Amino acid sequence: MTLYGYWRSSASFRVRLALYLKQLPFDYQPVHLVKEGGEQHQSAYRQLNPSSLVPTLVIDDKVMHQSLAIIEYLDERYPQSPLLPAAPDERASVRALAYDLACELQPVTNLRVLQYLSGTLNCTDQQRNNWIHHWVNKSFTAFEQRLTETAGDYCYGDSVTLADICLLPQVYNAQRFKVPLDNYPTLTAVHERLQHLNPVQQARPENQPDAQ
Ligand SMILES: N[C@@H](CCC(=O)N[C@@H](CS)C(=O)NCC(=O)O)C(=O)O
Repeated sequence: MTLYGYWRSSASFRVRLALYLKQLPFDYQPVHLVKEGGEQHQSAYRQLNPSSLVPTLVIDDKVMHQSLAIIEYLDERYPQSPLLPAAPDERASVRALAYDLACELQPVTNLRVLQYLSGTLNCTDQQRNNWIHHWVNKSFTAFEQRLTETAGDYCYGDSVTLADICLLPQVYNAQRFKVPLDNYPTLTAVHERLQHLNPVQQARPENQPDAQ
């Protein structure tokens, strides 16, 4: 299978995490999101993914988009190291934590949104950074509160789940934009424990071949 992604993309990071946690071999095809206006907008890539977003996973000639759909597909097809609990109510809880980050936070800090703020609305770097800090803090405040009820070693109990897969890229992003994380002790403790896992290190942005 081939993963089309970008080292710093949160959604690509999620799929890499699932692949490494499940120890599934894959080829990696970098799509540079910034160079020459962004390779995601070029027709070759748009034929694969008309949304001009990464990741895309090609598996058995099937072209898949949306990281959470890809990850749930992988989880169903390759049940080793499951990323969702077995009980329906627990599965719903883990999905809800994952969506809190992947559906509510990541989209408002996506590259094309930031480019629109700076390029079209003429926001200054300071205003753009305020935007990022505002949404990260709003999201992490609620997430921290939820984690005090759900977390064990990881976001939901003591197994790595889809919720951790969504947390890791958002913390990477928050640190990249220098959002202070002192108010989120449970979240940062979970994040710290995740760093000890080999698949997490393999999937980290700076360890990808296209990292600059
Ligand atoms: N909901 C999508 C989000 C995909 C997405 O936002 N990808 C970003 C990188 S994390 C992207 O390709 N951005 C390119 C752009 O904004 O032009 C998913 O989970 O796959």
